[in-house]
Amino acid sequence: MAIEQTWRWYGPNDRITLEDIKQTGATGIVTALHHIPNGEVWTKEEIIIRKKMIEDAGLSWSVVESVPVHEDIKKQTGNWKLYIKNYQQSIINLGECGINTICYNFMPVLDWSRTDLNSSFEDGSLALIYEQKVFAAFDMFILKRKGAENDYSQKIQDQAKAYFESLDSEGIETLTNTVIKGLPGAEESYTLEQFQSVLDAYSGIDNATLKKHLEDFLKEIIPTAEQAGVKMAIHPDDPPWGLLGLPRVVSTLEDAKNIISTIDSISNGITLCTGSWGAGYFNNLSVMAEELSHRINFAHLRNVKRDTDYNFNEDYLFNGDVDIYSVLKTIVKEEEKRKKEGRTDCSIPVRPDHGNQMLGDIGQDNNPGYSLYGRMKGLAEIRGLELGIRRSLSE
Ligand code: DNO
Repeated sequence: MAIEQTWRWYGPNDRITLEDIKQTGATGIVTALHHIPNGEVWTKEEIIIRKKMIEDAGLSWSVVESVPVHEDIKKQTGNWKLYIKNYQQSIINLGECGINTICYNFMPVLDWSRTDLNSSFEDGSLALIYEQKVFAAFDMFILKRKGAENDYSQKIQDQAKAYFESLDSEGIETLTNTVIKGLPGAEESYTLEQFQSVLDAYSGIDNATLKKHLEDFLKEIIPTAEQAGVKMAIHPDDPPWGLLGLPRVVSTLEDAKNIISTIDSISNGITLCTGSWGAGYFNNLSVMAEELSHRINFAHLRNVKRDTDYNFNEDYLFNGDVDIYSVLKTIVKEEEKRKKEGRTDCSIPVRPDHGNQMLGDIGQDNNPGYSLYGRMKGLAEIRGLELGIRRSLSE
């Protein structure tokens, strides 16, 4: 019995090959068919081609991350009913191909967000960070969103102004691209004008409405997933608070509890992403892992240092504000519990989430957050920690 050590792979265009991944010690691949446009059905043919590629390298396709949820489903506009049907069909097709865990998120417009993808870390590596004043500078002075200032404290507004004034045109462009071009995993990328109109389309949708839309979506897809033998795993908001006036409904323990109680089923689970939820000073990941353990279908382990002004930087696994030891211990115990219950799906897939760019990563064409050495270090630490936890539990 052990966690399933997995690795996110961006498909054949990823500079980190399946052969490389084998040497990290991961056995499971986490990937998606990024070439299929958002909203369309993932056909069995396409799934099988990708699956075979992975298996030919001696690995298995453990988790899909992600089958993206079309914006129309989140807004309940346009073809949303058709997109839900297509989503159900993709779930069925994946299940029939033996791929049983699907990660997805319900974040409007932006998937994850950072303000600097190459921030110098104290040891010479490069980390991903989010600074509220920088984000506010984009929001108030580049995007010039109406009423943006109301979302920031006076202190952050003042810092944002000073920061914006310090930027040259190149700095403005870099920041704009960082925020709106979409980080890997995000399916959309916009120009500034398109971006504003996409935000406007959410003007009538507050948290309560988005929550209702998520519940409607769950009521449609979870029964399908159950029948297909597939476990869904909703990913937290990253960061876990509203951005740019957009609603967000997967940010806290209460949000997660609402989701899993909408339909009580092992198919209606979560991705325990310690870094995403951990970026919020109000989230205690040790408590969240405990309370949600029975519905953890997938886990992303990474750490962050955060403060109460909504700033955070990604950090090494044992350095930040999340107690990774207690989280992993909860996961290990949950696996043991599932085993005792006679479940055959007791091994929970876990992957190192982002890693700093370091050593031979520097200067390479890296998917932000997904370079080689930082993640390999993370996986090695997870592996060692798991061994220690299991030994100490059995002594
Ligand atoms: C970033 C990721 C996200 C995540 C998706 C899941 O590294 O955590 O892109 O994969 O939001 O749907």
